[in-house]
Amino acid sequence: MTVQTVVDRLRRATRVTILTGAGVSAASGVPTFRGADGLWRTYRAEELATPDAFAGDPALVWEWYAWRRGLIASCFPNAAHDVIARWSRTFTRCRVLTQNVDDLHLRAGTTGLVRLHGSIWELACWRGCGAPPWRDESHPFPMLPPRCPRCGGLARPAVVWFGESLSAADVAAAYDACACEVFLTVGTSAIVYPAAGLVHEATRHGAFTVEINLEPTPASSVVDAALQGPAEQILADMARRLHHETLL
Ligand code: BV8
Repeated sequence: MTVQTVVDRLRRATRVTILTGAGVSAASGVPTFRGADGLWRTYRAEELATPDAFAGDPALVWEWYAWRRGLIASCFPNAAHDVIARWSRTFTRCRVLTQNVDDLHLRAGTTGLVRLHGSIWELACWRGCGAPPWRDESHPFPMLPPRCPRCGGLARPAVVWFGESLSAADVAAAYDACACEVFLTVGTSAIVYPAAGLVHEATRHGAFTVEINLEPTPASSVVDAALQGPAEQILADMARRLHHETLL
């Protein structure tokens, strides 16, 4: 299967869904989780991105998130985010389901965005005092760990940790988005559920499924087209072909 085959499918599609993972932000300088230079290599991340880790040592977990926020603050959307943002506004119905918490899709102007794992730029009350999650883009934080503005208790990152359920509304929106003509899974190792199950749901709906990744993943044997290479290059090439043909 070639890039042109995928472009031909996209040109005829009205409903397009794009699932993204850390690989989409790699070209922006945001470390991935499981890659050679990944976050999970340098940290005991499986033990940090959990409620138990936070309950046990909130200061340590906040150090990890504050470090990531500082790093992401100096990053900008790359060509992959820009193409996805443009497509989110041009296809009749386009949904972007991201596992990423860096908000680079938001900054690129993406519409129809579902942030399955939340945002590193939003906080919530750890005690659940009723304060709705709030956005805080300060870095560094004036005080660490940050406090809840309503009850003064401990704040937590408003992200979904391992062992925590995703919001029911986001899961419903994600499954609804699987009823589409073309489903692209871009820059994800396809091992974290329930996000990794979405490509199977799209297949059940008869979608033409495409993977864009540097390397094979468990999704590679499931999709109709597995395109190996950098997302920022492949998506830019697809966009050029789509745009060029539209102008003809
Ligand atoms: C849930 C937090 C119900 C925010 C993340 C036992 C106990 C409890 C749960 C489980 C269990 N066993 C399994 C589970 C379910 C678990 C899970 O799936 N575990 C996996 C590891 C097996 N899932 C959950 O817990 C989820 N909740 O199931 O609730 C429940 C409730 C209670 C009990 C049971 C079940 C919650 C999942 C969300 C976890 N939170 N992050 C944060 O700190 O960031 S996950 C973390 O991994 C990130 O969100 C990340 O997005 C996600 C997936 O990683 P990827 O994005 O794919 O990144 P990765 O580095 O892995 O891969 C990058 C890819 O890009 C690579 O393939 C690389 O080749 C490619 N790439 C690199 N550069 C490029 C590129 N591709 C293209 N171009 C490039 N330039």
